[in-house]
Amino acid sequence: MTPSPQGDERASRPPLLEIVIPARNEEGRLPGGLLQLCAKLARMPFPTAVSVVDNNSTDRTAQIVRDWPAGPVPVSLVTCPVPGKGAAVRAGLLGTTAPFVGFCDADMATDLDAIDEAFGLLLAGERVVIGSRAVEGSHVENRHSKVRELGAFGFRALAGVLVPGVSDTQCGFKFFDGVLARDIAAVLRTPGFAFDVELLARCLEQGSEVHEIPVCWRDMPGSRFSPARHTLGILVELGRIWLRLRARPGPAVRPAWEPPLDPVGSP
Ligand SMILES: Nc1nc2c(ncn2[C@@H]2O[C@H](COP(=O)(O)OP(=O)(O)O)[C@@H](O)[C@H]2O)c(=O)[nH]1
Ligand SMILES: [Mg+2]
Repeated sequence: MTPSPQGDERASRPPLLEIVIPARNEEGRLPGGLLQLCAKLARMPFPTAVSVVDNNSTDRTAQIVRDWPAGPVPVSLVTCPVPGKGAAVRAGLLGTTAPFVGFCDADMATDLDAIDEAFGLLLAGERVVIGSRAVEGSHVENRHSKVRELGAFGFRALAGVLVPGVSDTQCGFKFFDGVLARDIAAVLRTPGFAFDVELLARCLEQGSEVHEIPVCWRDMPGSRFSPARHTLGILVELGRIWLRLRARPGPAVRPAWEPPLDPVGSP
C-alpha cells in the first residue's frame, strides 16, 4: 500500500473513530484482518485509526504491526504486559483519544459493514452499540463444537444475571462514546474472556443503555479460546464480577471520596 498525499493528510488529522484489536499470537490472522479493517475504514469520509494491543506474543504479531505501511488509516501498536483479552482491550481503550471508539477481533468474524450502523447510532446519541448474534436479522455461521455450545449456553444464563436484557455479551464487536469507554475501562478489573460482562454491567450501572444490532458473524478457524483451558477461569471471573458489582459501584459512577454517612457532630 503506497501512501498517497491525501492519505498522509487524512492520517495526520485526529481520528473521529478509533478501533482497538486485541491480538495474541495472531501472525496468521492479523494481516488479513488489518487489511479488511483498514480498507473499510479508509472508505469512511472522516479520519479513523486502529490500534493493535499485543500481550507479549511469541510470534510476529508485534512486528507485523510495526511494519504496517503508512496509509490513510494509521495502525499503531500498544503493548499490554497483563495477559488476557480483557486486559488488552482495557489498555487499548485507555490509549484512545477519539470521540467514538470500538473494538473487534483480529479474525474479523463480524462482518465489518455493521460499523456503518454502529457509527450512525453513536452519532445519533447512543453511547453503547454492540453486535449481537441473538437479535433478529443476525446471520450466524457457527462451527463451534457441542462442548463449546453447551458452555456458551451456561455462560449466557450466568451473564444474564449480571447484565439483564443483553442477549449476546460475547460478540467481539462493540462501539462506544469515547469518553464513556475510557471512564469504564479505567475501572475494569477482569483480565480474561469474561471482561465484556463487566464492561457492559458497568455501562448499565452508569445509566447508559446497551443497544444491540444484528450482525453477520462467521466462526473463524484459529480461535484462541479453549473450553478445556478457559472454562474454569471464566467461571471464577463471573463470580468476581458479581461480587464486585454487589460490593460497590465503580468509581466512574461514584466519586472516589464521599462525605461520611454520619458526619461527626450529627445526632
Ligand atoms: N492481546 C490479547 N488478545 C487476545 C488474548 N486472548 C484472545 N485475544 C484476542 O481476542 C480476539 C478473539 O479471540 P478468538 O481466539 O478469535 O476467540 P473466539 O472468537 O471467542 O473464539 C482475537 O483478536 C485474539 O487475538 C490475549 O490474551 N491477549
Ligand atoms: Mg474468533
